[in-house]
Amino acid sequence: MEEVLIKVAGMSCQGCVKNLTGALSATPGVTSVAVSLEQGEARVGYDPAQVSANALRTVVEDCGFDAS
Ligand code: 9UX
Repeated sequence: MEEVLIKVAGMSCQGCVKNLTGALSATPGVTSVAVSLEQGEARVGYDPAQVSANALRTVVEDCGFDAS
């Protein structure tokens, strides 16, 4: 299992946190998700055999936020 810390720009309320948490959690291979509005980041645990850190960044972008 791997873990990645993704910087997320553009979250402005807990609804954003909930939406992003849901999208990441629904992604195959994701095993844990912790999104912080205050820190502007998402810590994601995942199985590298099923999903990549870059694919996770794409999920964040598809949610309407900037990932880096
Ligand atoms: Mo809050 Mo975020 O009203 O996409 S849900 S700004």
